[in-house]
Amino acid sequence: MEMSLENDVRRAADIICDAGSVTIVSHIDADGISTESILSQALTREGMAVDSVFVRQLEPMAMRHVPKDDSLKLFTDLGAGQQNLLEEHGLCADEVLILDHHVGQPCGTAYPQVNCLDHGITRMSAAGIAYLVAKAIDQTGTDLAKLAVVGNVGDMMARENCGLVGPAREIVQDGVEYGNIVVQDRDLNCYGTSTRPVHVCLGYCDDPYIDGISNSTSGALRFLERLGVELKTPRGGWLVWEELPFDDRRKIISALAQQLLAHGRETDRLLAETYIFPDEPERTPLRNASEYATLLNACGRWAKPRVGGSICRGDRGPAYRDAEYMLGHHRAVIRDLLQYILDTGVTELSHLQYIHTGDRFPDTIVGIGAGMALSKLNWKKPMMVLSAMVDEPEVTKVSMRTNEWALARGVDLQEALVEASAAVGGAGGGHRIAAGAFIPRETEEEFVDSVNRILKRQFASADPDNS
Ligand SMILES: [Mn+2]
Repeated sequence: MEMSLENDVRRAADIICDAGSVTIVSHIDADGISTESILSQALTREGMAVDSVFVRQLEPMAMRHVPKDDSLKLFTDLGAGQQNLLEEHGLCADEVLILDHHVGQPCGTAYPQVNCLDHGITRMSAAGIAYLVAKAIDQTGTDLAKLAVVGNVGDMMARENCGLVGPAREIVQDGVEYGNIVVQDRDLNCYGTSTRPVHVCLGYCDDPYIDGISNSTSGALRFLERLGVELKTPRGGWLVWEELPFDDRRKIISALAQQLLAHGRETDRLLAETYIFPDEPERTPLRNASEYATLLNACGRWAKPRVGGSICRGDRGPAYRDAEYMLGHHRAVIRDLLQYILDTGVTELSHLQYIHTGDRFPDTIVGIGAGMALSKLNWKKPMMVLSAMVDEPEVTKVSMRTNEWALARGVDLQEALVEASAAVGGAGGGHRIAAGAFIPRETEEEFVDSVNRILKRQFASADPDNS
């Protein structure tokens, strides 16, 4: 019998309601954070005991955080592609529920799950599924639709169609009826409409690419000044897009459309449906779905998903201030990381260069630093950064980056890290040009040598004369 999404959601709600207690295991990005927040709030309202665990990815070493108790293990925004890992960990079908939107994995154990891909829905994220399950538990919890929209937008579900579609769009309607979402039809398709001066907002917009405006805030400012639109408050501060009078917004949009047409470009991505949160303060990143999602992603990137979770639960004090700091200082931290790598210097082996940054920087951003450092150091040798994780003292995070030059000579970082990490009891993954791994801390030295040997082999196999 073909199961509908509705049936799967109903069954998931029943499984949760039958559980004595629940452990939510979720991902640390905006979708995972909002998903956890929807479910934990919905279940707490039912008087259920809920605990939450956030993981960077569901790999063998992360499984230690899944408690061995009799709680229902609710895997959200992950799990579908790691069912064999759940099985290896000894989890039975009756103690697991998976709510995910990633490609599943065949598995001997038939874990109950709701996966929108099983129903041909590709434009809905885990937060959307979580909301449907929460609503099946309690029809009246429609205030949580707002978080589902944040998760969906955070996972780029609105990008392709310039707005949410299908079941994810139906969730928007719940928030509109509840009163904490306002839909802006045919709004400007730019990031930062609630927080950035209009010319900055336009200057940073590159989808669509607008000649003379994209990548040029000064070009954007000249363009706006020629239209004669008032861009400042009477006291001299910049207005943000959301604050402009309706007629001025229309005037700017039609001028932008003309600018696109004048340069032979399509205008179909100029406008999008956007989601405003009228219950949030103006001029803050909480005010619309895409900026809210970016704020949550910043929490994840700094490995502080619980700060994001507090914001989703309504904390506008300390958690919000922490998140704002993380959002605002992302670039500064990457700059500091790069400077630290250049000042400290790397250790060069025959086929790679590496540095250990300890716990000075969030492990979630060191990969970006590795990529930037590579271009300033010996770019022929793949770059490895090892970092400690404050919340996982026994584990070391490894990030590697290389370039097209090395790929053309046989390098495959994904293969190298998967092989070397498996040999020391860790786990790795990624792509040929950028990959990462988690390894037991005491195996660092052995691991670095092993990756160096594998890279030597890869370089040699592509060019036997030059190894
Ligand atoms: Mn997701």
